[in-house]
This record gives sequence, C-alpha cells and structure tokens, in this order.
Amino acid sequence: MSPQVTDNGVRNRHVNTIVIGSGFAGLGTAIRLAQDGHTDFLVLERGADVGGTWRDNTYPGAACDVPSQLYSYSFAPNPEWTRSFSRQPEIQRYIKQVARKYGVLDRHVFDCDVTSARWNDDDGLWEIDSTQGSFTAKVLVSAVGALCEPALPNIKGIETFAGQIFHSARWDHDADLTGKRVAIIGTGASAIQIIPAIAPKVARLDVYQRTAPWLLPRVDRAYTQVEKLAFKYVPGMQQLYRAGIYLSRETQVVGLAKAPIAMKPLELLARAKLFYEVRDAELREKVTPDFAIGCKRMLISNEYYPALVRDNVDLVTDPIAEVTENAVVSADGTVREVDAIIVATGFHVTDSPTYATIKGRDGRSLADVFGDIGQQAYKGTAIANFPNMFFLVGPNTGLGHTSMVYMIESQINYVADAVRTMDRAGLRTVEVRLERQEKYNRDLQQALSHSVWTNGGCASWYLDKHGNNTTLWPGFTFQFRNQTRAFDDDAYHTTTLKIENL
Ligand code: N01
Repeated sequence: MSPQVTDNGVRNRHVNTIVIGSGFAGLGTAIRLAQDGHTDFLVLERGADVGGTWRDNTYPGAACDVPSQLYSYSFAPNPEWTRSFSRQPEIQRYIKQVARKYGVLDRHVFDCDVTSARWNDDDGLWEIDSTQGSFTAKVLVSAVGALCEPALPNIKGIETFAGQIFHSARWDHDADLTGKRVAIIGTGASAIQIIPAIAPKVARLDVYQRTAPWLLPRVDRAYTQVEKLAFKYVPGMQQLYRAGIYLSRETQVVGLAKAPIAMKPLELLARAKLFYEVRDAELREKVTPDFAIGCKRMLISNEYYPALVRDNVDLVTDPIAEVTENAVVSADGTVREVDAIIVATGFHVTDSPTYATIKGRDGRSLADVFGDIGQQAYKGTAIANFPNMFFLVGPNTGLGHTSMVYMIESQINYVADAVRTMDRAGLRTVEVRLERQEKYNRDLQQALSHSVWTNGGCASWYLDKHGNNTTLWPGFTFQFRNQTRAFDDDAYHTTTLKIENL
C-alpha cells in the first residue's frame, strides 16, 4: 500500500501514525510498528535515503566513537562489522540493510521535508504539511534527531568569502582540497576526525580552536577472521561482546554524573597521551584543556595530535575577528589567506529550527514552549500541550558515554506501548500531565546538579542558554530502559471517543 498520489502529484493521506525522520530512531520505530502488526503508518524523510546523521555526515574520516557491537539495533546484530569502531560508510550500509531486511522502505516517503505539523484539537489529529503534500495522523512521532541542523558561526564577513565554504555535516565532495590552503573552524568530534584525514593532502591547514578538547586513545582495530566467523556462526557471541562493552561503558556514568573525582584516572591517561604525542611545550600548552574531563564530550583519536604537529598544520587560538573575501583574520590582526573554509561548528541542539514547525494544542510551537521553560519532556518523550506526540531523542535522552541506539530502543518500547494502549483502550488522545512532566524534570535537574557536565567549568552543547543541562540522561541507561518499559497512562490526560476524563 503506497500513499495516495493525486493527479497533480500531491500526496494527501490520513494514517494512524506519522514518523518524521528515518535515522536510527525513525527507522527503528517503523520496524517496531510493523512488527506489532501495524500497516497504517508512514515515515516522512527529508532526505533521499534512510540513515539520518549517518547519511548526512560523509566528511573524510567520519566514524563512530561508540563500538560497533553496541552501535547497532539489539534486534539486528551485524556479523559483518569489520572493525571494533565502524566508519561512516559501514554504518550507513548497515542501516540500509536493516531497512531492506525488515521491509519498511515502502512505508517511507523520501525527499519529504515536513514544513509544519499542527495539532487540530477538534478532530484529534495532527495536520502535517510537507514538500510532498499534506497528511493527517492520529499519532505523531518526531524522530528528527538532535544533531541534524548545522549551526553556522556568526562571524563578521563570513558571507563574503569567495572560496569554497561548507559545514562538516554538508561536505562538498566536488571541492578538491588537494594542494589548497584550508581553514577549519572548530575542534569538536567532527573536526578531530576531518583534520587528520585531510592534513596530508592540503598545502596548509589552519585549525581555529576556541576550546581545547580532552582526547583519549581510540582502541580501534580490525576484527580478526576468527572473530568474524565466531560472530556469524557461534550463537550468542555477538551478544557476549555487546554485553561486555555495555557494562564497561556504563561504569563511566558514576564519574560523569555522580562523582567527577572518579574521572581522574581518565584525565591522567589523557594528559599522558598529550605529553607523548605533542612534544612541543608551547603547542602542548595550547591544546591542554582548561576544564574537567567529561564536561564536554570526550573525544577519541590516535591521529589528531600527530596531525596537529605536522609542518603544514597551524593551530590558531586567537579568536577569529572576521572573514574576508579570501582570508581569515584573527583578533591579533594576522591575516591568513585560504582557498577553502570548513565549518565544523556543531549543531543546533537545544534550539533546533524544527521546534518552530511543530504547534501544539493552543497553537504554540515547541520553540515557544521551550523558549519559556527550556526544552523538557516527560521521560524525554512526551510534552504537555502536544497530545498524541512522541519525541524520540528528546530532552535529556542524550548520552556522554555510550550508545544512543540503546536509548532510542528504550523510547521506541515506550511509544510502541503507547500506541498499543491507545488502540486497546480506544483512546482518542493522550497528553502528559504538566505536573508529572515538571516533577520528572525537577528530579532530573537535581540528579544533574552533581554532574561534571554542570560543574566541570566548560560551556558545551549539553547546556541550553539558561545554563541548564537539557540534553543528557544522568543515570545508568538501564534505569531509563526500566522507566520506559511500559506506557504509564496514569501520567497522562486521556480522552476517548465518548468519555473524557480531562
Ligand atoms: O560539534 P561540536 P561536532 N567560533 O559542537 C567550535 C556527535 N559526533 O560536529 O568548544 C569558533 O562538538 C566549538 O568550540 P567550543 C558527538 O555527539 C560524533 O564536532 O564551543 N569556534 C567546537 O570546537 C559530538 O559531540 C562523532 O569553544 C566555534 C566546535 O566548533 C556532536 O556530534 C563524530 C564557533 C563544535 O564542536 C557534535 O560534534 C562527530 C565559533 N563561532 C560528531 N562555534 C563520532 O561518533 C562553535 N565552535 C565520532
């Protein structure tokens, strides 16, 4: 069953559930809905393929910093992983294979950018406009991801630059950087992968660092033939690897969220790495972080520092004053002419532009509501005033230490059970009670108040403009799994077709 296409090519269709986005979260939701026997759903995806951030981030060196065994769906282990930490093409291949294997591609509408989603309280429906026409749905699942909207730096004159300029998540593969003078702005997770990948081929690379990151070794290796065979033929072998990695990663939460002093051994390891890989004392001082390890995302690389010490790479720590037609000018007045600028400045996380496009019961958008209180949700998933809407990778579901796929699967459990409960009980609407949402978030903020993310002396994308951490989950991930195991309708206002208990 494919969506109706009218004579003029515009789709106009009602379905029970619409999922926006087909990265790990949206695709996983589609698979679960199909497994639960639903056929009346669609996934609206603005790109031409599944994969989300793994489809979009194709920059040289792109790879995951979470081990492959854990960075995959629990229901779809991948015996084909070639390395302990996968690179982007392999992850994207995996996601596409899973989409094909579980037969949900015909539920997708690709190249379908959702321009608005409004709750119609009279009809108890979401009205969705997109570049592929309009849809209505009883249930809306937003699965657009937190790291999908590139944040561009507000630098004087940047729009006048006449050379090649692009964001790390929108890599211009037509731009040949060989032999060029290149500037890269930012030293986050994306930049530290790009820099070693392009440094050997460019004529000169100026790295503009605003804050030095903490760097740990990347314990990456190709799997041996024996391991690969074991993954394929020994029952439970991959699950065993997965469990081991999962447990070792969970222990980090104690240090990050509860007792930052427990991060000291990691800090010593990072300092030793820095000492041995950057022998020049002046450069070492410049790349030594000035905040507690873990406060920003810890980066892993064996190639970043060796790239920085190359003769054709310069680390610039003076702030950027402006960009001209052909150069980047530092605050100390130094003009560095360049042919290309790579903007590796991250994403709109707590202020996503998509928030303005989703309007709830009283016509207020997520941007309006979050503007008042900061982004928050009940169990990271449901938001008062937005009935029948579930938000995957929502507020405080992010992680600083392990795989987001685990959190996503927890949220999918919750949403699938909500849809099941609505069907079974004949519910027309479910809307989380504001007091439950507020209490949940008070408790979260209380838990976060001991964390290194709040007290580590850094500014990061984990914090919103009020300085609150509205992105990360402060506990063990199995605690989140536990609280999302079943849909708790007592936390919700519900209406049925006949009786209202509002
Ligand atoms: O973005 P970031 P990212 N002028 O926001 C700097 C995931 N990820 O794309 O630290 C100058 O971390 C900014 O400086 P500062 C992962 O969750 C995963 O690198 O704010 N500089 C920083 O250095 C990650 O955390 C993987 O002072 C400016 C950089 O730009 C998240 O995505 C790989 C600036 C931005 O770093 C985002 O990573 C890639 C300005 N105006 C990404 N504005 C893996 O799995 C910002 N900066 C390996």
